[in-house]
Amino acid sequence: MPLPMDPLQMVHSGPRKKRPRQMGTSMVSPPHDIKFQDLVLYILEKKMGTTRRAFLMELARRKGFRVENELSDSITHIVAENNSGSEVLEWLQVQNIKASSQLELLDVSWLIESMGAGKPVEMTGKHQLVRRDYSASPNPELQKTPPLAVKKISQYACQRRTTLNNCNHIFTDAFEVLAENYEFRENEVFCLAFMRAASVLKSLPFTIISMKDTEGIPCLGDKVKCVIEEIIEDGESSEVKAVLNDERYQSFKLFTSVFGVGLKTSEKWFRMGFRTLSKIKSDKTLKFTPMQKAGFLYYEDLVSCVTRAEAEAVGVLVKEAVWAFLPDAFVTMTGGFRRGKKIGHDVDFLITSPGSTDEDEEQLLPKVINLWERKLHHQRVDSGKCSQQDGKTWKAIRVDLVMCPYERRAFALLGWTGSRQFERDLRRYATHERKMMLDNHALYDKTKKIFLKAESEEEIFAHLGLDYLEPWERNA
Ligand code: 8DG
Ligand code: CA
Ligand code: CA
Repeated sequence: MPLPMDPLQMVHSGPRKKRPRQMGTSMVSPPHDIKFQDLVLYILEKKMGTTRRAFLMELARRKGFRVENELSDSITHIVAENNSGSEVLEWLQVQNIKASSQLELLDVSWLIESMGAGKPVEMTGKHQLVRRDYSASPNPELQKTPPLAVKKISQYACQRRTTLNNCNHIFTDAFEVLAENYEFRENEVFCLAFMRAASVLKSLPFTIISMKDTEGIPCLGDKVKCVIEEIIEDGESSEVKAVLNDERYQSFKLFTSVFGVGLKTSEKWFRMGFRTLSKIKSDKTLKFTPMQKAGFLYYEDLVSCVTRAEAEAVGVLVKEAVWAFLPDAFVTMTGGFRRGKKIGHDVDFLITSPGSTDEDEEQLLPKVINLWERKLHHQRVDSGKCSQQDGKTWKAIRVDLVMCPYERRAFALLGWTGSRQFERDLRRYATHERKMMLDNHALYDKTKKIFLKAESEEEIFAHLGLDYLEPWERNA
C-alpha cells in the first residue's frame, strides 16, 4: 500500500559537511561526533535485549550516528531485530507514536551494513520492515532514493512532547535568565520570545552542538540564535553574565523571592533605594500585606524547595481536612508534581466533589483554613509555646488549593497541571488554530457557538484535535 508522502517534509540523507566549530570547553561534550545529522535512530529493545541494544547503540554512535535513548516524535529510523513490521507497528501504537510516512522501520541488518560502510547504506526491501511504494510518488527524486525525513517541530508546546529530560539545559537556563530580566523590565515581547525558545529546546531529543542543529526549529529568532551561537562558541553568553551582575535584576530576584511580592512592589522598593531584605523588613515606614508579612516570617522555609515527600505529606493533611467536610471529594495533586517534578516552589491541589452544591463549594476552603487555624492554636496551647525557630519541628510550605464544580473538573485539572508555557500555548492553539476559547473552566467553540463538555483531559485534547499528552509530557 502506498503511504502518503509530503515532499515538503522530506530531507535527503547523505554525508554532510563536518561541523564548522568546536564547542566551548564548559559544554557537556557528547562522546562522539554526529556525522549524519538527518538521521535520528532508535534501537528497539524488544526481542533484542538490553545488552545487545546497548552494544549496538555505542557502536553506532562511535560511527557517527545519532542514536537516542528515548522514543520520541523526532526519531526518523527505528531499528529492530527479530521483529516483523507489524510487530514493530503494534509496539509503536502502544507507545503512542504514529508510524508516519516519515518514519523508517528497519531491520538490524541495515544498521550493521551501514556501520560497516561507515555511512548509511541505501534502504532496500530486505531492510525495510514496512514496504514503501515510492514509485507512486510524483517526485522523481523520491523514486530514486528513499527519503529520510526530519519531522517538523510545532511552534505550539501542546503539539510537542516535553519530558523533564532536557538535553539543552545550557541554552534553556540562559534563556530563562534573559526572559526573567525582560519580565522585570516589563518587555513582554522579548520575555515571551526567550520563554518560547527555552520551551522548544526542552522538547528536543538531542543536544544542540552546532548552528546547523537549529535549522527547522521554530521559535528561534535572530536574538535567540545569537545567544545560542555564543554559547556554542564560548560555553556561555555575555548577555546572561551581564544580567546576572545587574543590580536591578539581582534586587528584583531577591524581592520577588518573598511570598506576596510581585513586580510592582519590587519596582517601588528598588526606586526607594532598597537593595537588601533586612533593610526592608526593619523599615518602619513601609506597609506590608498579610501575604508579605507571612513571606518575611517564613522566608527561609519558603525559599527552600518543597520535596516530593513533603508534598505527599501535605497531601495527607489536605485530604484529611477536605474529607471532614466533603467525604466524597476527590483531591488531586496538580502543578509540577503531577508532571513528575521532584521539587516545587509550592504544592497545588484540585478539589472536586460529585455531590456538592454551589454553597458547599464556596464554603469548603474557608472551612479548611478555619480547621487548620484551630488545630494550630490547640497545638500551641498544648505544647505551651509559640512558633519559635528553636527546636522547630515543622516547615512552612505554600499550598494552592483550588475547588471546582464537578462538571468542570477536567478543565480545571488540565489548567492547573501546567506548565505555564504549555497552558499558554494550549490557549493560543485553541484560539488561532481552532477558533475556540479555553480556560480553566470551559472550552467554547466560537464557530458552533457552543460550550464543549468534557469528562477527562483526553476529551479536551480530542475536542481540540490534538494528540493526547500525558502530564509528564507537558513540561514545556
Ligand atoms: P513549581 O511550583 O514546581 O515551581 O511549578 P508549577 O507547579 O508548574 O507552577 P505553579 O506556579 O504552581 O503553577 C501551576 C499551574 O497553575 C500553572 O499551569 C499555572 C496555573 N495557574 C492558573 N492560574 C494561576 C494563578 O492565578 N496563579 C498561579 N500561581 N498559577 C496559576 O491556572
Ligand atoms: Ca506548583
Ligand atoms: Ca501554584
